[in-house]
Amino acid sequence: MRNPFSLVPEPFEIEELIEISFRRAFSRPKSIGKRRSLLSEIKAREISRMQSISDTISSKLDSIVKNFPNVEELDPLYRELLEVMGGIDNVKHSLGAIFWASRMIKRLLRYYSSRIRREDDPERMAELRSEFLGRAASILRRVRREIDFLRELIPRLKELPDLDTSSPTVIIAGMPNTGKSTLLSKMTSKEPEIAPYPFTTKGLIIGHREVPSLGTVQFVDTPGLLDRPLAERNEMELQAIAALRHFRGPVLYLIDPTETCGYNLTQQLSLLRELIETLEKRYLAVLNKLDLFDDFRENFMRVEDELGRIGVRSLRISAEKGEGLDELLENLEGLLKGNRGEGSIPLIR
Ligand SMILES: Nc1nc2c(ncn2[C@@H]2O[C@H](COP(=O)(O)OP(=O)(O)OP(=O)(O)O)[C@@H](O)[C@H]2O)c(=O)[nH]1
Ligand SMILES: [Mg+2]
Repeated sequence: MRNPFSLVPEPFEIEELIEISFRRAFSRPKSIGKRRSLLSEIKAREISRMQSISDTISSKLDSIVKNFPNVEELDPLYRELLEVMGGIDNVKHSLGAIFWASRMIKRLLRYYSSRIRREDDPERMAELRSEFLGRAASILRRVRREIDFLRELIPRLKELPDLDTSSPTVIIAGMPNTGKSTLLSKMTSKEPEIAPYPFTTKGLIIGHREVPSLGTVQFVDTPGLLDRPLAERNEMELQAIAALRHFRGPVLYLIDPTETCGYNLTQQLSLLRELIETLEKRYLAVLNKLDLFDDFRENFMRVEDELGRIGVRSLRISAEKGEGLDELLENLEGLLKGNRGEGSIPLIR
């Protein structure tokens, strides 16, 4: 599914919009026509300047409102992402404010045009035109907060990937630094994000893989989740939760038994239990960083014991070294086909 926000234009900064519209209006002085009197020509020029300003501003504002998808008709996943990233009420309020500003400026244009038409004094006409400019600018400044809000939000919405909740999907979840993005890049054709510093995932990332028996399988890499109540979760975590709620596929829960991710086993298991209790899914626990097994043998065993107790099947891999990935894929294939098979992962709740 195409990102529904991809066509929404990014709003201009208010002062920039004012400047652009004013510059445009004054950069094309009309030549004085032969058949017109000087007075009627001046009148026409002032009106056309105002018209140009109103058109520039309104078309920019209206195209945001017009191209913003109807919130009520949004796919539930994108709707939840919009709620998490901006708040649907804030978005509606801001779009409403922009629509209001555009309408007010058009109304001002009508008012000042008719006043100028009734004037005979060129100086007075210029005064009225300036008055129009001042009032139009002040209307725009009244919606500065709303425009700034959308200026921050829209580029982030446009960066959301194309998400398809109906095709076979595996969701990769876990605490930060457990190796989710490394695994995504190994399982799919998704190039790893290259950064000179440790890269933490800030939004949903999608990779695809062709699986002969299933066709294209989508892998969703999610931002790291912390072990804390929903109400305390930040925006990035809530994006991960939105993906968990709306994609129907199995959850690949990544665990770092070496604890080098910065979170201990108790925290990583407690988060898994929390997810199991709150989200009805098939869970596969994947113990990563197997290349460090010799130094963390006891931790690997401890997690496996604990997972056995709560009835979640587990596998060992090293995402970085590419170990255990064939077996992982086989298990995922089984889960995606809804084939529980012998000794496979229990369907939780
Ligand atoms: N030794 C070892 N390190 C790994 C392995 N997989 C990932 N790492 C390292 O773990 C660190 C975190 O990896 P990421 O893939 O960015 O982890 P993430 O879970 O996506 O992190 P967030 O996006 O912050 O939630 C990086 O330094 C990786 O190189 C592995 O199999 N073995
Ligand atoms: Mg990541």
